[in-house]
Amino acid sequence: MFDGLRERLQAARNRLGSSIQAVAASPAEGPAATPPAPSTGTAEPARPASPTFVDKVRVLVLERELIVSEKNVADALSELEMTLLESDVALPVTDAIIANVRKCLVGKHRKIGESVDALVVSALKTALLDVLGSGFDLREYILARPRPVKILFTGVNGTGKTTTIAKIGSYLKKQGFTVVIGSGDTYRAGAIEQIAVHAERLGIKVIQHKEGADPSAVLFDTVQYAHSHKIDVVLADTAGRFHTKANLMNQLDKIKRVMKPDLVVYVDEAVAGNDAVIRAAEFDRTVGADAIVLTKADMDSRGGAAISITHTIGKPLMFLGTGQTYDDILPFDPAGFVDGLLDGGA
Ligand SMILES: Nc1nc2c(ncn2[C@@H]2O[C@H](COP(=O)(O)OP(=O)(O)OP(=O)(O)O)[C@@H](O)[C@H]2O)c(=O)[nH]1
Ligand SMILES: [Mg+2]
Repeated sequence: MFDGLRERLQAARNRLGSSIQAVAASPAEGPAATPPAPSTGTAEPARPASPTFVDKVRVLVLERELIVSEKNVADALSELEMTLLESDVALPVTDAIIANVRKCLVGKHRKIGESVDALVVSALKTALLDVLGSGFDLREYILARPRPVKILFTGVNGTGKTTTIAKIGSYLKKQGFTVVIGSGDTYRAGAIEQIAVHAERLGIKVIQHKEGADPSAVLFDTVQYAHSHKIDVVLADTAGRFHTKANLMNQLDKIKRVMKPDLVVYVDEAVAGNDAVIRAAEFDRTVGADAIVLTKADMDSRGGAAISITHTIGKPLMFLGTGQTYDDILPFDPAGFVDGLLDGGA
């Protein structure tokens, strides 16, 4: 998951570290810090794994006080900018990250003995966490609300809404909640059977009508069922749709009026990159979105959508879908996510 982004960020981290170290080592400005001795390669053939360039950058410490200037890190910041854009991070989000890293590094008085790498990692973490927001704890949310908590899932075709509902149903059951699923995709052939198969495997009740029925009626019945059976959570499936299809968006509006969801979740694929971010913004503008799920993160190397979506539409990322089994869902934890990207961090 996000391997390309991780590699690129590691390279940017090392580049920033080297730039800062170069200032400390510059003869015009003072004595050089002493990096570890370079590997002598063939001179020591018996030695296992000699330190790589990366290792060397990461053990550097400042041996004199310095203030990092804009000029010192300008090239490294340009490279970081390219790195983020190549990873499909949206331009305004890239700008925000660069500005934050710059603010963390430039003009601050750095002490003797400070680890250059820790300095850089801390700046990158601060900047990434700032755009990622605080995530969304579904369990806490449900616990804090009157039952049933009604969750409506929306999004474009084939992004993983139905699979996500099954995964979240399974996740919530394991947390001790009772769940009912509303089979609100009455449009696509096979959709009613698809969710029914998931529900049966998971031991979750599903409310369904015939193909072609009004989805609002199905979801109304699902909410009624939840009330009468004291079910904790309603998970409402809907047919995939593009925001440009006015009739289908009006149908979503009607569903919202009828079932009055507590939470509208927009589902899209991490692999769609910036397209997912643009579509999420459109859905948010037209029918509203309270939280986001990005599926197929297991197939996404670039990570741009995950980094960009919250900052762009101002809504929290709730889960990442990470595969095709019911357990392949991760509550989104910004701090853990950033640590994972910068593993071996400060
Ligand atoms: N690798 C991977 N595949 C996923 C993930 N989530 C869903 N899928 C797959 O994506 C495909 C589409 O999933 P669905 O759940 O049917 O998507 P949908 O959004 O409900 O589709 P429509 O109802 O047609 O709009 C299926 O083959 C799923 O197994 C994920 O996190 N990782
Ligand atoms: Mg579906």
